[in-house]
Amino acid sequence: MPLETIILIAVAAFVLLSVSGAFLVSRRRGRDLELDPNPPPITGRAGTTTLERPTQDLDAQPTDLDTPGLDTPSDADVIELDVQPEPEAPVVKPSFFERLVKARGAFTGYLGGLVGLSKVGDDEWEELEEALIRADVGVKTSMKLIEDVRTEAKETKAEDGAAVLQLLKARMHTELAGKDRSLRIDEGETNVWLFVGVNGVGKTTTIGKLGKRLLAEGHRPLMAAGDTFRAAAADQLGMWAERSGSEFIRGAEGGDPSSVIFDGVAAAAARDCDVVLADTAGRLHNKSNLMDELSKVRRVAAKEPGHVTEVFLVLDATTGQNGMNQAKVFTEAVEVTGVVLTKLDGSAKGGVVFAIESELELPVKLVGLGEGVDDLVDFEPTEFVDALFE
Ligand SMILES: Nc1nc2c(ncn2[C@@H]2O[C@H](COP(=O)(O)OP(=O)(O)O)[C@@H](O)[C@H]2O)c(=O)[nH]1
Ligand SMILES: [Mg+2]
Repeated sequence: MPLETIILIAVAAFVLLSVSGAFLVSRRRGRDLELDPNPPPITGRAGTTTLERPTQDLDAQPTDLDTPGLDTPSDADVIELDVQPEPEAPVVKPSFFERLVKARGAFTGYLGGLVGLSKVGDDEWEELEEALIRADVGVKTSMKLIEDVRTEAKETKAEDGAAVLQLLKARMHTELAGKDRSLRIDEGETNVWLFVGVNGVGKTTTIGKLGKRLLAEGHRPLMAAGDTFRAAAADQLGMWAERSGSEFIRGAEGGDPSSVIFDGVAAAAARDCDVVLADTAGRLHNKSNLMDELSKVRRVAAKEPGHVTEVFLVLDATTGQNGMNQAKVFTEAVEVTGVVLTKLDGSAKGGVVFAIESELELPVKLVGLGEGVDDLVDFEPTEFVDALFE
């Protein structure tokens, strides 16, 4: 037949082939997309699936997220990064006040009920005193506080709950006011800070936290591992020293704690360190043993060029009144200059602060509010009392 017919047939055949080809391709694509959502349940070889999944997801994403125009996962990442800095802003470290949740609990339970009372009677005064004792303010101190506040209430004709609480709060502020809570470092001297207290109260941890703080304040601390009872105790202090960048001296296990501290003072002078943080052991068999040991440690620490400027008694706030009994033994053994009250973050016995300050006549200088390096703060009496009444 003529040439035109042949050309026509050829064109028709080409068109037919193209259309069916395109149809097949689109069907295959469709199948890929259908498979996409379910890859994990099918396979028996986890390794292969995991590796293949990202490729299939990449194919699927443009289809699923067509409108927002998120072509690749990296775009999504960029958007997340853009968003992140904003929610970071509220992550502010809770204040001393806010971190005293548990210490507040013991008081507020009872005080809350008192606020609304129009007249505080004998029963309520008694209950108020009991609430103080329960919060470990100590029997003697609680009785004295209530007696004083009661007298004042009578004089000022304060009768209702709110007024009485105001008086109690003011009285507690006065009780803690005007104490010297500074940490003493004499310039140009090799200062020695001794840390005493029973095992487990937090002596080593407190020294570790102080290392960072002193360095930040421009001092050069040296930690001396005077707890020679176990090698692990010196290891623990060594780790804190390394972490904070403090100098460190240890002795042999079972050696004489005094000689380690003596070596610490000598090393501090040689290395130009201005504060020796001297750890001690808290496990001594009896009182006379403890007295001998501590007075020896103190005497040796004060040998030239050593200059003992602080002796911290470390007390665990969770032990409340038991801690007070330990404290009495230690204060008889060595002249204590201040208290470090640890674990106040986990204690409902915060009232022990009043017992320490009034019965032992010692200032609480530092407070432990956790196990981390930044969880040691100066004791803030005003904030502390306010927190108890919140
Ligand atoms: N929650 C809390 N734990 C603390 C605090 N201070 C110390 N600890 C923990 O108490 C335990 C005993 O501390 P350590 O320093 O070894 O006591 P040491 O025997 O007196 O030296 C450790 O697990 C510390 O992490 C604190 O202020 N709060
Ligand atoms: Mg220790």
